[in-house]
Amino acid sequence: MSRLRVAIQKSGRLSEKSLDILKSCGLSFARSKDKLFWYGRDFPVDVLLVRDDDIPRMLLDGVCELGIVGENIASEVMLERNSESELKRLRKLGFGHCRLSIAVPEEMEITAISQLAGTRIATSYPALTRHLLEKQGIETHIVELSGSVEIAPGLGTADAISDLVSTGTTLRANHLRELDELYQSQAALYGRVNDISAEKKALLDRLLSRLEGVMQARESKYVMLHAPREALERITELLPGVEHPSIMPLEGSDRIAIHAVCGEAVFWEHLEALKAEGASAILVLPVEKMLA
Ligand code: PRT
Ligand code: ZN
Repeated sequence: MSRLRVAIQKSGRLSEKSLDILKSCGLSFARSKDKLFWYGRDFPVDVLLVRDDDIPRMLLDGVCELGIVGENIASEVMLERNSESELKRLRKLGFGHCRLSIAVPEEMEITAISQLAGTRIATSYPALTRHLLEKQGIETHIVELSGSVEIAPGLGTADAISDLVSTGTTLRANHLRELDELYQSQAALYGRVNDISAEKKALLDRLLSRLEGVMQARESKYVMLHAPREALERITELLPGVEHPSIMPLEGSDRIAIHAVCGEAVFWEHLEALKAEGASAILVLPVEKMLA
């Protein structure tokens, strides 16, 4: 019987959430002693635990069919290998958000990245950085570094850097200023989909359908509230991502109960706006599973 292999990061920023999302799809694993290969028990999908940088290459080399990795790394490898058609992004996973940004020393008096033409830019993402800068018509000298990119300007080995940023603390600690964002990234499921057997393809489709359900459930909230009957239309417009709510009469009252699955994030601002339209007893509940 066919099995699929999915590679995830062994230890790092994406590890826990990658495993968590597979478990949410109903997968469970017998963990082997060396902990690099986990056998899928209830569903024929096994896990390989590796360094994140190795995941796109393992996919391209046919070691596994699926991998969870940051878009930053997948794009870098695809550009480097010129293999965009072989690796497919199947689903963004909503975690591991960061951006690839150009940063310069605080005291450098420039306002636009076009002013960096001809300078040296240190980065661990040479192909992606070069590609994104060239798209804007900016030619630079890329200095490839495998780590500690943020100290390059201080050491005099580069004029600016192109590095991943999430909070910006690392840049500030190194007296760097974020000049411009080149690329937004999050973790995603990638697959080698061209040359897999029909049996594997059927397995993949089943897994993807479950994943879609998990992602939709994560992105959705179940909202219940009471409202004046005459406010129904305005209330429906205020519920993010809702078109057809369920309406129930409330015995002996001119108010109604409204229940709806919101397909988008529900913020405090939404609740305050609902309250201003006369809604009360507003409850927002997580959705555990969903199958469209
Ligand atoms: O050992 P292995 O190679 O598997 O792990 P790694 O050390 O290469 O990767 P890891 O775990 O650090 O990151 C894995 C992925 O997480 C990256 O490829 C990105 O897709 C994503 N990610 C999200 C980040 C960040 N946020 C992030 N902040 N990757 C790196 N950083 C760096 C950033 O460059 C800075 O140096 O973390 C530092 C802190 O960032 P600030 O802005 O919060 O200070
Ligand atoms: Zn890495």
